[in-house]
Amino acid sequence: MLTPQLFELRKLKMPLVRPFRTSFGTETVRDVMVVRVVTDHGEGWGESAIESDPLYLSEFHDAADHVFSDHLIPRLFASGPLRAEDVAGILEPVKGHRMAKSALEMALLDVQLRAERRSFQQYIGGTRTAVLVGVSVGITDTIDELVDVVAGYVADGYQRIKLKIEPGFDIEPVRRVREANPDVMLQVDANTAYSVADIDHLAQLDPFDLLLIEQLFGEDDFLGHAELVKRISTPVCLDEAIRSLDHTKTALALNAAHIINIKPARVGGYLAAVKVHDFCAGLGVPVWCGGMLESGIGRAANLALASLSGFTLPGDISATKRYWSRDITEPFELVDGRIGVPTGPGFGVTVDTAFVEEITFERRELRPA
Ligand code: SMG
Ligand code: MG
Repeated sequence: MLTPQLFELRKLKMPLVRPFRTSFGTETVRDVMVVRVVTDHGEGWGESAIESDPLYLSEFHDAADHVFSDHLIPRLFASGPLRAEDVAGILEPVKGHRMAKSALEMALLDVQLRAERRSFQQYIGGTRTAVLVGVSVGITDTIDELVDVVAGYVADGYQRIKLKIEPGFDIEPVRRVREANPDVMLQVDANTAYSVADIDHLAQLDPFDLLLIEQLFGEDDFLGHAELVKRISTPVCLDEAIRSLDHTKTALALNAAHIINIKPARVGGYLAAVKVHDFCAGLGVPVWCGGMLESGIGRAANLALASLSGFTLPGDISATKRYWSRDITEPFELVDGRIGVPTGPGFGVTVDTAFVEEITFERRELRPA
C-alpha cells in the first residue's frame, strides 16, 4: 500500500521539431503537463496528455489545475493507504476529467511497480519486445510539401503513415501520397471536422486502400458514424468518441466503428485502456494505441500497452526525434519500423530532472491538508 505525501504538478514548454497542424489548430511548442508523486515507497511520474486549450476534447490545462487541486488530489490524500488499482474508484465520484485522473493513476502505478521491481509491460502481460509503429503527419500548406514530409518519414523506416485531413484538404492529398507510396500502410484522421452531409464526398477515399479513417464526425455522433459504416468501404475507426469502456461498447453495438483507437488518458488511465483492449480482443475488434505527442514518460507507457496481443495495428507512437530535439527521458529509436518496449521497473524510463526544471514554466506542490 502507498501513502502519497506530495503531488508535484509541472507544466513544461517543449518545442516540437516541426509544427503539427490538425483540423483544430497548429501546435509549435507543446505545453506538457506532468505529475510527480512522492510516497512512503518512493516516487513516480505520470503524464496528463491534456492540451492547453479545449479543442481536442473538453479537458484543458486551466480546468485541470483546478480539478487536480480541489477535487482529485484531496480525495487521494483523504483515502488513506492505497494501491494504484484503487485510484479510479476513489476518483469515480468526480465526473469526467479522465485525462487528469489518468495522470494520477499513472504516477502511482510507476511508484508501485518500481517498488515491486516489475515493469509495466510485465504487469499488464504484454508479450512483444518491440512494437510496429506509425507516424501522424500534420496538414501542410501545399500537397507537394506533404508528399515531401511523408517521403522523409518513409525514408526513416515508418511503414504506416497517418494523414490529418479537413474539408478542403482530403481527397487530393491522399491521392498524391498514395501515388507516391503505393505500398505504405496509409490512414487518415479528421478530428471531428466533418458531418454526415459529407459522406458522399468522403466515399471518394475508398479507392486508396486506406487501413482506416478516424473520427470524421463529432465526438458524440455515434449514429453518424454508424451511417458512415454503411456507406463507405474503408474501415471506420473512432478516437474522440471513445472516452470509456462504455463508449466502446456503445460504438460497437451500434456498428459505428470497425476499429478502436485506444488512448489511455482519454479513457481515464492505463488500467481502463487494458479493459478496452480486452473487451475489443474478445470480440475480435482490432485496436491500436493513439498518441498525444507525449514526452518519453507517456511514450514509454504507450509502448508497453501496445505490446498487448490485441493491438494488431501500428500505433501513433513515433521515435523521439519525430517530436523533440531533446526529450525529458532517454530517447526512443525506430528500428525496422518498430520501437523497443521498455523493460525496467515501472514505466522503465529515467526522467532528466535537471532538464525538467529548466523547461518548467509552472510548478505547484500539493500536500495533505
Ligand atoms: O502522438 O504522434 C502523436 C500524435 C498522434 O495524431 C495524433 N494525435 O487525434 O489522433 C489524434 C491526435 C490527437 C493529438 S493532436 C495534439
Ligand atoms: Mg485521432
